[in-house]
Amino acid sequence: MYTQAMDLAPKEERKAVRSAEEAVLEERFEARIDAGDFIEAKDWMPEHYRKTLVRQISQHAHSEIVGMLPEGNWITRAPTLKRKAILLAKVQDEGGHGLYLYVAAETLGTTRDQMLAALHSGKAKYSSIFNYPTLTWADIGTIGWLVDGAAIMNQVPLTRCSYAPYARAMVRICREESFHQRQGYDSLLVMMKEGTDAQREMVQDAVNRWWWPSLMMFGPPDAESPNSAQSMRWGIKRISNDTLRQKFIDACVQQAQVLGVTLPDPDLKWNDARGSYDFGPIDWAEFWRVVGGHGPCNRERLAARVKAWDDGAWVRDAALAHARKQEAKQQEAA
Ligand code: BYC
Repeated sequence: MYTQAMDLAPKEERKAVRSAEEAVLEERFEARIDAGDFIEAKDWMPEHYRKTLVRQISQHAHSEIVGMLPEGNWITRAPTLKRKAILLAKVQDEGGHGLYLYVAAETLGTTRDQMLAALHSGKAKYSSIFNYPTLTWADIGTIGWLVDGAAIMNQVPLTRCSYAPYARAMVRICREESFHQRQGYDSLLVMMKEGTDAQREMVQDAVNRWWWPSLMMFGPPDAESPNSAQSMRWGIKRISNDTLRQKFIDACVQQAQVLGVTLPDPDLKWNDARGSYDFGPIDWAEFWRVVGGHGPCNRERLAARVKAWDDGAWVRDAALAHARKQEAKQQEAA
């Protein structure tokens, strides 16, 4: 005898009930985070947690597929069959990483089309590092050593991210990144130890150009990182931007010594008290310029992604037409 309308409380009251319910859910969520629980796609989560994850995971996915471009540029010019096969495998891996990450982000209720539209319109970010050019073959080894090295340092903690689908994707990605770092270091080692003077100079020049942008990959200093505090609180990020950057620098110094290259920072000096290397100032104005779309290759990179998307339209159309045919056939058979 009651209509549905009669069941409804006045709007303000409903809002209060909903937010009271939400407050309970949020409390439970925070307790799970505090207990070190992992959150699955179907679990309740605060909207801000969801949005933060979509932002970070989609940016990460974009970085992987944009990251294919500077290295892809050298596939046809790799010096030997072995190096070409390695580079091909690496670039394909990056494409795969993009796919795992887009799928992880899709579990949060956003579509791949939406994420790609944000990339193509210039609204979404991707890693600053891929807006620098790859001028010589030594850049490819240096990207492996420094860029993939920085990526591993940043991404291993993400295998413990509180959002389980992202954490799971990161386990495989990190294993592959590790091969990427090793192949880059190996390529540089061969040039430095068995190469000509010209090759050694080429390696040093590449290291000079990639060192500082690699340090920027970890993001702005903690004190200027607007997302860090909340992301650390939620266990999305486990280690801060500055701590990871310092760990990376400390690891690279020894590796540079073994290679026989100089890191282009006159202020790099062991600090006994800190148990770490001190380093010179990072040019954050350059970082923000690049993030803001004004790096050496931003336009080129975005144009290449948009072109790939447009050129691939017929493949997506054909796949959809095939899926529709299959579905119609199945319905007919049923
Ligand atoms: N470049 O508050 P913050 C790879 C943005 S793929 C551009 O510290 P958060 C590889 C940041 O997004 C490498 N933007 O942010 C692939 C934020 O802007 P919004 C990619 C950057 O998220 C192929 C603002 O600055 N790795 O390695 O707490 C071949 C303030 O920063 C950058 C990942 O994506 C940057 N470098 O921390 C080879 C890993 N840094 O969004 C290798 C996953 C910061 O508020 N991501 N920004 O407008 C993360 O771990 C974190 O998102 C970051 C930044 C540490 C990068």
